[in-house]
Amino acid sequence: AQPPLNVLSIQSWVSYGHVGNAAAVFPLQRLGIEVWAIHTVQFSNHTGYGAWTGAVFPPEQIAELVDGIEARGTLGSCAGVLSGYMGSGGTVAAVVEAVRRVREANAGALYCCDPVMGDVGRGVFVRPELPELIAAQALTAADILTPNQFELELLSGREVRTLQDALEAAHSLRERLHAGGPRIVVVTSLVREDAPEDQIETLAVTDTGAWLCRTPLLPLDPPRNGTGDTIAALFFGHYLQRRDVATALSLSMSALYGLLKQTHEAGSREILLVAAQEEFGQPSQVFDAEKIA
Ligand code: PXL
Repeated sequence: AQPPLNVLSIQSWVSYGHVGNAAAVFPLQRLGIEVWAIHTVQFSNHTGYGAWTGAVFPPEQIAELVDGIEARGTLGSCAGVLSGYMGSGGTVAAVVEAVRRVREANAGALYCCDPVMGDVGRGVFVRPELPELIAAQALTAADILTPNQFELELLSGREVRTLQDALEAAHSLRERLHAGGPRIVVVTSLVREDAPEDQIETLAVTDTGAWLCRTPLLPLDPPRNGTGDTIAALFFGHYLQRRDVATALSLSMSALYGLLKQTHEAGSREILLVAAQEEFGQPSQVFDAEKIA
């Protein structure tokens, strides 16, 4: 048997509910991946509730934990780094430094950056200095970038209303990613004027083409926090295992739909990550990714 893939996941932790590492670690584990989790913050719950307790960890702790992992002699077996919600401005440089150290130990390791900044409706929900720092420091280190539509617009400085807009904006970001890597941009929660109103789409753009995966739009109000964190984890996990964008997109979005369908049916404010776990490896309904360019 092959040893499992190892992924270093640097993002938020919440005690109650599922966002950040609490939305990413378990789905990756269900794919058979070992997760080395580093938490950027430890909060009682996600910030969408408007109130929470807990603390932002100092960015130095990230390097300290990477030191400890490196001292186990295992950094070279790290297949990839996944980052999400950053607690403070200093976290960005600390994550990029962790990526540099992992690549030094394993030149083939990939970095998937989920540029968590905000969402349509809520606007920017991270500290105000973060979008600039992520754009300036994290983007150029990333092999895979997974913005939602709001983050795509913010990072590209373009308004996205049509599929053509989304493709152009995604390509403009793709050109800023880590040279020499696969340079993949995955746009989540795409709702555009020129698509059926009852669908939601995820768009993947690479140097060889573009793929669209369409799933039924569920009437979840408010949109469930953590959804994007689980998509990034699943897409990255499937991509690391198969190195095929269309399959990774189809499998991750199919699982996501199953997860959100159960969440909707139960009327849960939190995504039902544990109850819907069978979806991660074997989605009950498979939505194909269509090659569109
Ligand atoms: O889903 C993004 C996210 C991650 N981590 C924390 C959050 C949110 C969004 O609300 O509050 C702590």
